[in-house]
Amino acid sequence: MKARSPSRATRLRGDRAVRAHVTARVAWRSPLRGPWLTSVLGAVLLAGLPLVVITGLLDYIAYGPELGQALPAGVGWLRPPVFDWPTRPSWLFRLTQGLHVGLGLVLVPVVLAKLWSVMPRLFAWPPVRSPWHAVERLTLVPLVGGALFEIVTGVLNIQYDYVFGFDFYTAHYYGAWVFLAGFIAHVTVKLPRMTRALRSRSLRAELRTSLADTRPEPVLPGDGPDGLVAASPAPATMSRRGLLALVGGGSLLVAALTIGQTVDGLRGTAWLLPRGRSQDDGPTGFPINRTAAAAGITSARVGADWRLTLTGGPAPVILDGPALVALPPHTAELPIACVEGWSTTQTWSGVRLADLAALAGVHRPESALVRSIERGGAFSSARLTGAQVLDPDALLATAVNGVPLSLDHGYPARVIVPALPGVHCTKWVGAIDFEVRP
Ligand SMILES: Nc1nc2c(c(=O)[nH]1)N[C@H]1C(S)=C(S)[C@@H](COP(=O)(O)O)O[C@H]1N2
Ligand SMILES: [Mo]
Repeated sequence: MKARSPSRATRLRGDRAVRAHVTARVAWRSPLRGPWLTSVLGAVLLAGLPLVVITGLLDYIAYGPELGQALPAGVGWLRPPVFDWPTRPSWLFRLTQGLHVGLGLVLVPVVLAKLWSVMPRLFAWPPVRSPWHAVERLTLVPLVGGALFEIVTGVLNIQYDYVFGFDFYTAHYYGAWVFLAGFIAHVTVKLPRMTRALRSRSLRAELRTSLADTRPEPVLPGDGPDGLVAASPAPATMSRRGLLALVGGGSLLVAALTIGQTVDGLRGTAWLLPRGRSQDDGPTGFPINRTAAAAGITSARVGADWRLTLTGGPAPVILDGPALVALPPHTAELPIACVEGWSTTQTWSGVRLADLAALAGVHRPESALVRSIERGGAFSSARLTGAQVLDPDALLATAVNGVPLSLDHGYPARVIVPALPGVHCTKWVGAIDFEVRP
């Protein structure tokens, strides 16, 4: 079959488009840019980012939306399938929140490198070539905008730097869905091109290629003006393996500055997590989320006048300090993990919540509302599921590592439950209401 030759007008328009395109691309001359490099970075993100999204949603579920504790509260049809957060394995929340924060941070250098690798496309000319191309480009707004928004709000949150003036949880939650929509659209559109590009070169060979042998990627058939290869590449000043090592090194550095949030011996290196660092030495020298002073708790309020009130049964049961520590003791080694990043495992001793429920006269509580003597605020009460109350290691702790709780860690009594988010491990407990549905 003979190809129809294009009309003169079409040809002229085409020439002009190509010329404009070439002009736009001469500014971007790195010989490293190309579909293979972009696809390698893309493949890393394709493996990692879904994990960040999933662990983020798991954190949302761990807060207990079914108990009215969702953050943000009303998310309408954007509510994920909710289930009762289990108490086992006891390190479950430590793992999900640690992965969410840790992986989210470690992938930042990869996201930045990926953006660098496709930067010329941002200035592509003409900006839109067809309706389909317009749709494809529009998906970049939620994709790139969403990713950068989630990074910025997430990092500011773990720095306790609430400069943004809106609620972190609301913004980060909706931002995640915006990002996810863009991500799914982008992966759907680009997956065939990505797999083709990944097959075009061997990673092993690339890792053996020195700077002297580094050449631009060839333009793949079918990539045409959508290609990422520079029109007039400059000589290489870095090999592809050098670039990958730089990005990987960046991620390793972030990992090194983050790992201390969860390894007790390395607290001092957790530069990215200010509150993850140890606050004092000795048996109670592990991170403190909010000090007693910040919460308005004075030693007078937790002195001889302190009482624990248990309700939900036939009549309220009121215990003072000596009565509480006279109850059957139990000790458990349990992690505490703050959603803002840090976690630690300590040895807690106290009274089983199940024993307290029985003492109150409620043998099968369906939930329990734990109240702090702290007045008001987001941390002054938390609701637990029946399974969380009845777990044999769920404690109202009065001691940690063999010594009484310090005032900052919740003296005289605080909740500690396997796999429960740190935020619900209420400190300075004053009352527990064991609930059964009427
Ligand atoms: N009453 C009260 N309980 C609280 C808090 C608080 O500010 N007030 N902070 C919570 C949060 S967010 C965490 S992570 C844990 C931290 O416990 P720690 O300070 O003993 O390490 O306590 C939780 N219990
Ligand atoms: Mo926390």
